[in-house]
Amino acid sequence: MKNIIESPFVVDMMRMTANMYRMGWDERNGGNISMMLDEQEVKEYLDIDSSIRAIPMGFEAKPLIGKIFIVTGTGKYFKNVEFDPENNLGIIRIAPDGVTANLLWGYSDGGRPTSELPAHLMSHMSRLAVNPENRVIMHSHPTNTLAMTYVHELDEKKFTHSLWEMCTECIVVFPDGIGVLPWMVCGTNEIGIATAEKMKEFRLVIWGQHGIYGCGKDLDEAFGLIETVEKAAQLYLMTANMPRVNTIHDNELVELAKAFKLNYRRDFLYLD
Ligand code: 2HA
Ligand code: ZN
Repeated sequence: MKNIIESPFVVDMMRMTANMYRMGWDERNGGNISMMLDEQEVKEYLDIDSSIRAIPMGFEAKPLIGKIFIVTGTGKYFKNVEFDPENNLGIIRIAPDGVTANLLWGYSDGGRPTSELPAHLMSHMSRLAVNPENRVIMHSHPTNTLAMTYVHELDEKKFTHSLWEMCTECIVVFPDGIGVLPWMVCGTNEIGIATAEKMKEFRLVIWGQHGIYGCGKDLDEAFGLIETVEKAAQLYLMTANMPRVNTIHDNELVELAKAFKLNYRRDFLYLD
C-alpha cells in the first residue's frame, strides 16, 4: 500500500484548507469540505472494506451507498489540517444501510465528520443528479460575502444581479446565479435539505448571516466560484456608500452572455 499522506487527495485537502484559512474565510473551526474519491485510486492506499469504526449519520443517503469521501472533521480547524491531516480529516465510505458512514482512515482522536455532513452529502446527491462529474462540496465564511448578507436583500435575483454588476467576469463564472437561504440553525438535517434543494438549481448557495456553499468537479472549481463571489462582494461593499457613477448595464451583461455563449439566468436581469 502507498502512503496516504502523500496521496493527491490528502495533499490537495491540506493545501486547500491552508489557503482558505489564510484568506481569512475559515476562522476557528469555520468551514468544511467534502470530496468524493475514486474507488480505484483509494484502493492504492487503503483497504476500502476495512472499517475502523461505524459512524451513524442521522439521515439517509441511499444514492451514495459505497461512495467514498474525504471530509474535514467536526470542531477541527482548517489552519491545522496541513500539520496533522490524520486527525483533522477523515475518509468515510457510505455503508450498505445508507445511514452509516464507515471510517476508513483519519479522525484519529475519535472525531467525526463535519457537523454539516447532512448539507454536504445531500448536496452531493443533488449535484450528481445534475452533473455526474461533481466531486466537491465546499462551505466557508468569506468575510465580504457574509457582510453583504447584512446589508443586501436576501433575494436570489437581486443578490445575483448585484454581484454580476461588480465584475465583468461574474456572469461568466456563475451564469446560473446564486441560491439564497435565509438565516437558519446550522448543522441540522433541515438546513441540509434546504441547501440540497437549492443545489439542484445553483452551484452556489448563500446562507444568510453565515456563509456560502460552492461545488464543482474538483477543489479548484468550488474554490474559484466562492472566490469570485467574495471578490464581487468586496467590491460591492467598497462602493456601497458612494455614488455609483458607472456600472455594467444589463444590455452589456447580455452582450457578455452572447460573447461567451452562456446559458445564463436571463430572468435575473431587468430587461424590458
Ligand atoms: O464547521 O462552519 O457551519 C463549522 C461551520 C458550521
Ligand atoms: Zn459554517
